[in-house]
Amino acid sequence: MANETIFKRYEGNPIIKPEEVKNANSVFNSAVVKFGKGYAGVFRVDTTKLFSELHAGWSQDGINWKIDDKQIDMKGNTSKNYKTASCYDPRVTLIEGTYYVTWCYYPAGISCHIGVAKTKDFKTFFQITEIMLPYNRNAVLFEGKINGKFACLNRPSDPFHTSFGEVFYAESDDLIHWGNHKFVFGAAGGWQRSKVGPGPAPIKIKEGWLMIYHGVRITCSGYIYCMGGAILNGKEPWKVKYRARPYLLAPSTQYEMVGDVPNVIFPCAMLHDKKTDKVSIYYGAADTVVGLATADMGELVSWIKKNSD
Ligand code: BMA
Repeated sequence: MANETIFKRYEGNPIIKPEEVKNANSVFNSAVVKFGKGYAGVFRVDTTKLFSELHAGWSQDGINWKIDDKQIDMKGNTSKNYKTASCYDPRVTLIEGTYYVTWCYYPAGISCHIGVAKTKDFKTFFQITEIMLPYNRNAVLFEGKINGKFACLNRPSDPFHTSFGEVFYAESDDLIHWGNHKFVFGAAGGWQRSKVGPGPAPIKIKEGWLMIYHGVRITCSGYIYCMGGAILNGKEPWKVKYRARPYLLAPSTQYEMVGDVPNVIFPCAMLHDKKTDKVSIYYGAADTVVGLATADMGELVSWIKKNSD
């Protein structure tokens, strides 16, 4: 594959297709985690009515998935119209034995912002609150706490398909009250010249936090979404230690270039297998299917360092 740098695409891609879920138009930007002896996840399912929903799913090997045909029945402090709101682009993070889901949604009108829910079993989900003022379109929690606090990366937005986008950091004692907002980084030329946004939950490594994100360039025929990598400071994650200038993956296969929205690679989940040191990225491709790409952690980290300014 012409543009493969460190990540190699799984040869059986796409691993999830819409025909695997009843009444699905597309299944893409989705988050998976290790769960018990296998894996579980929260999937973005756009239905044939073109409503975006969150569905739970399970797998034994991380490749073959069984996704619930029904939308997650969210309990708790949900906006009363959770069920009819567009809910999309989930991320899942394990913190102290509980899985937290963050996602973007429109509980009222055009005010997209972020919901946060918790689950222990991927059967019962409890929404804690809505975090970040509208408009905000992407948020992901860090694994564990940082300096004793919950922390997230997020991307302030506008109601539409924003032509701008920068990554911010925020922290909270209780997931409800957020503050200490810090700018992390913005667009940076080339493939990420128009906007950037956080991807999967960052992973703690010796050098700090490994962060995978999406970067966008606007062309005369539309937006092109690529995947990039950076390493953030461990205790002060708003400080960028390394940020690779080349992309990690750019749309170049049929399933990344052709779909509801062409030319999109949108990473939402990252797994690290400590035994093999393999990093797996699950990404939405062309807003239609889910792709998988893997790399060796050591090679990935040295590549980011070597290709950083
Ligand atoms: C973003 C979000 C994503 C989508 C991407 C490309 O603004 O809506 O869900 O994958 O655009 O269409």
